[in-house]
Amino acid sequence: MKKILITGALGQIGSELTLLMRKIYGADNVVISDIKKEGPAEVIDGGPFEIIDVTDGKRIFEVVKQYQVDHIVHLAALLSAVGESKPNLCWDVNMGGLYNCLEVCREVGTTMFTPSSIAAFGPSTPPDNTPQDTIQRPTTMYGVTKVAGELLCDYYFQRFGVDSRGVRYPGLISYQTLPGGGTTDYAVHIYYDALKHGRYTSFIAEGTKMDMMYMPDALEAVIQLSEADGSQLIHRNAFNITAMSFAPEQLASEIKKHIPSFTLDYDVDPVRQAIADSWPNSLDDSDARAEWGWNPKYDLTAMTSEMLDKLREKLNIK
Ligand code: NAD
Ligand code: AKB
Repeated sequence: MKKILITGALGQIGSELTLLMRKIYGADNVVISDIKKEGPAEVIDGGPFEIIDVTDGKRIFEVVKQYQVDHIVHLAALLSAVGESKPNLCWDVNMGGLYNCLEVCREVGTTMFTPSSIAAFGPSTPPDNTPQDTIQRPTTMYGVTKVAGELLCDYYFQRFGVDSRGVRYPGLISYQTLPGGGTTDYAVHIYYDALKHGRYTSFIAEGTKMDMMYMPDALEAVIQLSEADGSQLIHRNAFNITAMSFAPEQLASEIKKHIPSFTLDYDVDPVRQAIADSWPNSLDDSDARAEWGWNPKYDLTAMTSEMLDKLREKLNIK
């Protein structure tokens, strides 16, 4: 990877991945793009930035040619809750954007990393220790685009030799950029509300377990899998990866160790609860560990301690 293009770079993952990739590969070698211009100045002004709507394949091609891009990190997408409120747009952006990126890869010889999600599973998937290869019949538009996307990437590899790789991310927790409209977002909002108000009302019900991961591990996965020896990869698109699995009350207990007066109550959102209920409780990520050395560093305890420290600093709360 000499010249990288990131799509959807101003989102929760992209805004942090940009800074990490600039450190590793050099600021001039990381071209970032998004459909919007609003984002942290450090991200937008720290290297080349282009407006790209990923549903416009010609525009992706133009930027790839202009900067001689040889690796695309394709992040632009609508997430699960937004996807359920705008299913047509979710299909257009998630499938259209991916198809356009794969076509550019095929024409130019570019490689690609693009994430799938735990949303690629559905209610008929075995929910505990969910295997890498198993039933995938999701019941959300977001999930449908994620399964179809995994298959499309496999097709482009088998048919055209396009080297695209991906992981099935769980819910990602971070303190820099807020999540963009998913079901696992509660696990970020809870930290903000714990510090600001000492209480949180969860839209996800007690007892609902989902896989989660702290952002530094998620970013490490992009670098590690993109750099991995392709000949060792059996499952290119996409690997189960996880770092922890918890329900809201378990996260609350961990926060209470730092803020003893913290309280959690519930006002369950039926749409997001139905999505959460259709996803696994915990993934088996042994294939990622075996094929490219996946080994996350943060568990719930380490993540909570760092999240609260970093957010205290960010929000200027003693
Ligand atoms: P996000 O919603 O925070 O960011 C997505 C970015 O895409 C936004 O900046 C948005 O402006 C941009 N975008 C939307 N429509 C676009 C278009 N037509 N053209 C160009 N850009 C457009 O999302 P994220 O959390 O950073 O997720 C990135 C990828 O990771 C997605 O594929 C998502 O499905 C996947 N993922 C994320 C999580 C998570 O918890 N964050 C978990 C699993 C998978
Ligand atoms: C969402 O909740 O939609 C995302 C995801 C797990 O894909 N965080």
